[in-house]
Amino acid sequence: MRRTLPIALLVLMAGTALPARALEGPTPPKPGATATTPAAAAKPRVVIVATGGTIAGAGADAANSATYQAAKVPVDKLIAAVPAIAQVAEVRGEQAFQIASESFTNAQLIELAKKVSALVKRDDVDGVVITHGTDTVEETAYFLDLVVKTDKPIVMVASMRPSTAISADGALNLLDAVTVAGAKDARAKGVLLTMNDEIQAGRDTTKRVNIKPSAFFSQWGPLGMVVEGKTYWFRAPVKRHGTTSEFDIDTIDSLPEVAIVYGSGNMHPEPYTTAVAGGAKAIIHAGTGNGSVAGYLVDTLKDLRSKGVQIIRSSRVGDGFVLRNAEQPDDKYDWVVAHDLNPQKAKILAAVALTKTQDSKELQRIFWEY
Ligand code: DAS
Repeated sequence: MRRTLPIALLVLMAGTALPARALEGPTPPKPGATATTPAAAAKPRVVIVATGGTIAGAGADAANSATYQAAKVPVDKLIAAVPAIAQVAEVRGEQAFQIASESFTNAQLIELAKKVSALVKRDDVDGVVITHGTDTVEETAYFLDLVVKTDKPIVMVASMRPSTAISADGALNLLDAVTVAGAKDARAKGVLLTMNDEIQAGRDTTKRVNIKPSAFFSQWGPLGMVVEGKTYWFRAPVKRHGTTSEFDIDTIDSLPEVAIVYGSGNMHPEPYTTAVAGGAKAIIHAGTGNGSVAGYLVDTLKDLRSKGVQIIRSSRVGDGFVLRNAEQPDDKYDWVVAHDLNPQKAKILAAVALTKTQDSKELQRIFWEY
């Protein structure tokens, strides 16, 4: 007699993996349970703070994926354009700025951080999304990571194509950002960026491509992904941030000036001396290779150091990290190394650190820890 197998087992044998619960059969009702559907779980409460950028951009024609005007669409229209957001969270919008992010100033960075700090302190806010241009979102993300003392998710989001373009990427990026901002498993992971289905660490991520949606990368990889409204995590940050940071935006009202000088062959001292004459308290040397300094520039940097200017060696090379005392005698010259931070990230950390210390050894400790 042919044995008849339970259907579930037949389906499994057919190679379709069934979720475990299907194999166990329906869950028996708990004694005393009423036959009503469980109360819909309360949706997380997310505030979307808009600052401008391409995600708020508009082009003349649907074929314009790269030719458009940034910072045109207001936050309420951004939210209304993605009805699926309402399924994910209770959201409200605030328009902080309406600018292309290459135009951000330190004053606007501080204003935005203070706004976000006030929002995350509220009991009726579970997470914050910040829409932003792609050009400097990596700096804003790292700044907020360093100075906003919270474990609540703060999620940056941008887009490479304007909303008016065919295959615009902003809508799904925004839906993903709201999903992450409302996700309990996104807490205490630092400031995040959702782009192109990925969840990037605000500290690590940088814009590496300037003309396609897969523009953001971290040499240490994304923290996770968002797929169809669900977060998938594969790693967590180890550097200090948020509630483990020694910095607090509530005690910062201005940032010292820090300048970046880009390294190449055949350089001259003027970019360094002019930056200091203009008020720079630290120079980020975006050196060739492992942050190398041309022999003919060493005296200029030593002279600036002797006048109290911090010299911080980063690299123009995208990946890897600058080693202390490798080709350059940092101990001897009292220089600092930026570790794995690219020049623009090193500039943010140096400015924040200089609000607390002028000591180069303390500065180096901070560059190891953040
Ligand atoms: N100009 C760019 C900016 O605002 C546009 C963008 O890519 O978002 O950063």
